[in-house]
Amino acid sequence: GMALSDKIDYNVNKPGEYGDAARDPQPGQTAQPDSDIVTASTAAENIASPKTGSGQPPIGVNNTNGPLDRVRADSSDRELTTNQGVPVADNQNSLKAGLRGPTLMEDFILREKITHFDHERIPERVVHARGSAAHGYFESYQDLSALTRASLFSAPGKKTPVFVRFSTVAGERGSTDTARDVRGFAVKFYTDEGNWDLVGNNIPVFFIQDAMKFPDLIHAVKPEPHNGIPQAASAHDTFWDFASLMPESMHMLMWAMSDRAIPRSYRTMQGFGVHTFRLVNAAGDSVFVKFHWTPLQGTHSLVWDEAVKISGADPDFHRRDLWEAIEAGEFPEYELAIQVFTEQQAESFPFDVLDATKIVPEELVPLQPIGKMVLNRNPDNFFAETEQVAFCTAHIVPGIDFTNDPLLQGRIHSYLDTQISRLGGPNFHEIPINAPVAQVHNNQRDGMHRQTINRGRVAYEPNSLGGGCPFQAGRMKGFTSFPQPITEDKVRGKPELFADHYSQARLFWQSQTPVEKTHIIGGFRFELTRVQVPAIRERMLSMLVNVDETLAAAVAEGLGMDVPPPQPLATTRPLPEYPPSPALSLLARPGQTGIHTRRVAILVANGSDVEGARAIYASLLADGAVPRIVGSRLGKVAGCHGGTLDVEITLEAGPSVIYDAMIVPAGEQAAQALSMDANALEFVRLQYRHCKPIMVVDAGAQLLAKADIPANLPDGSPDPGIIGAEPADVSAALAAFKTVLAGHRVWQRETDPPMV
Ligand code: HDE
Repeated sequence: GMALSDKIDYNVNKPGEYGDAARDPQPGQTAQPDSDIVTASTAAENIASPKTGSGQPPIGVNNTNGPLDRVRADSSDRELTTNQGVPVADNQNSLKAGLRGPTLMEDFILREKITHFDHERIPERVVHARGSAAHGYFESYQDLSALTRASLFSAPGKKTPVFVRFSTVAGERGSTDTARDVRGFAVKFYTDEGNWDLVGNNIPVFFIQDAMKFPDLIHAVKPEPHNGIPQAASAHDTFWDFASLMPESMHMLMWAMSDRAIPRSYRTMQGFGVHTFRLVNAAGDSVFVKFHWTPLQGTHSLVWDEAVKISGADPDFHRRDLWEAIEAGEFPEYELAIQVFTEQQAESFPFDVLDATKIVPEELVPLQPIGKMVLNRNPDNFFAETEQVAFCTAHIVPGIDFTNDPLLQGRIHSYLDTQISRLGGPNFHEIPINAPVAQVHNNQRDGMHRQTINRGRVAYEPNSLGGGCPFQAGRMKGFTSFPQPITEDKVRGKPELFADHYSQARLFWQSQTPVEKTHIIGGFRFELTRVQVPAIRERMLSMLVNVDETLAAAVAEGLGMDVPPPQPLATTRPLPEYPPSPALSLLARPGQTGIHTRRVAILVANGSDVEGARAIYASLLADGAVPRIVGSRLGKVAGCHGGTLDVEITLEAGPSVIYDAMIVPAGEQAAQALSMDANALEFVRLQYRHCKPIMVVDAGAQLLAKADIPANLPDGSPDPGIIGAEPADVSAALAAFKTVLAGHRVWQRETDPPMV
């Protein structure tokens, strides 16, 4: 027989927990197959009341894209039931003692329905409450295993499902989409080695350097606590009071006052991981990395006056745009690029890569494209998916790691913590949208709303009764932290280089085109005009002086103030000078989609050339644009040469700001009728003011004359965005119109103040 010691399962992992051996964790082991004490198979027999089934979810099934039949509900052809599945005979009346009598306590059907309703809201996100999301996939361009062992980057063409949520920061859940604000750009990758959440923004820097200041920042920007004003806006005293006392916010404020903070669409904005992260390969070598998303549609923003008016015309502007583009098969695409640099390189930079208020200029470290994300499916249910999705910066996978950025370090805690109150307990990872593709096996148990039915009597490790399972994965498969040496004293403070608050704000300013500079000045002027306390305006100007004197002077002029002396610097070190970085201009990324998804209004009235309008409509549609027949009233308009055309939307319901361009077809009588409608005149004036292409055929030009639209640019040259056509050469004019539309706006038209 066997010696007793051969039969006993000792804890084979134990010696590996100590000393240098702990640096290289080994896979745990299941029980020895030849042991006659306990084996993996005899462990299964220990299950007290086995139910049918294997007890394993299928491997590799994505809870978001794969069969979700367990949780999907489609009520077509089904009868109404209670939550217990009991058929409901009458959904109109509560149970009463007589037709005019009191309602009975025993009406469990009424009480279940009302009780559920009473609890159907959950707390909104404390920040980023307003958002919209979509499903899709990420496709890796190449094998990146030299840099990272992250499985999603392991092979060219490898696809990983994603769920992406875009958001504003300050506004409440029902607030307008087009507020001036940072946009969240949060991506959940359902990789085969667990979920990775890249929780980024559309601006590559942040307001503060240390997580300690986040509650202060948010309390300053949210509606003021005494009166709850203003909603979804930073243009108020408390925000600028805080900002002007926190010069580290200066770089971010430059971005936030630029058109980056009023994107035209979630499809036309960049995304950034913001912090410096680490990539770690299988050998344990690590490099620093910054993540960039670039929309293949190109970048494009609103102008401020337009953004304000869209808030009234369509507060769901971005949500609708994303939804409609995906429904139309115009799938938004973003390329993921990385900036990779070593720790040694980082030491030579004139800024600290752990400082989230600094970028790594592309001139210093070029972008390297590594894959593409395609958003190709709208959620089935806004609450179940978009509202309940829980992004956590702590969700990283083997091959990705954190750095010591003190803002990132605070976030690692915050996101997990906030989900526990927002989603009602520690089991939010079981909500279908949050569940990973990778199987989950551990000894975490119970808690509110637990769904997993864990089998067996063992909920601890090490164990012998469960055959040692689930066993630890070890260094080769499992996540191990990059062994960064730490030798410092405990201290509350920041590194010296963090004290340079202005050099990169100046870099940003100097890298903008003249149009963008004017918009930045306008942004500061608007926000500081809303500030009531003059000392706050003045302190903010004193920061702008440190960025650029012409900027400070222009903003001061707009506020009717003198330029104050510069705010004292927080450092006496010499500040770095950066060469301008053209990549920081929004106009640097025109994209490649022609006029796809651009919205064009075709203004008609009785007497329009309806055949001409139809031909224009068809031509735009063929190029992927979204034409709309717009008139004063719904119903049909009669054509000047006979025929009729259906008006799709009215000037009231579809005002100028929700279109990228407009066309007035031929028709003398129609032009006259439109000229009598102030909605049509305002439509034309706003199209002009917002620098949008305008095409008029034949008598349609009368509408422009009536609206006082200048034919020439302020410099006297012809306006390339005002395209007049004779009925005979409509197709040539339309081609010219499409070219201007592809370039978005005729910026040369813009003046401050506006002329029309
Ligand atoms: Fe967030 N942030 N944040 N943040 N953040 C949240 O988490 C927080 C920061 C970002 O679509 C909250 O689930 C702290 C930077 C996005 O669901 C909360 C700090 C960046 C979203 C939170 C920051 C972001 C959030 C609120 C400073 C860009 C929305 C609800 C240390 C890199 C994700 C939630 C979604 C949401 C905390 C700073 C991006 C409270 C403490 C920097 C895109 O956990």
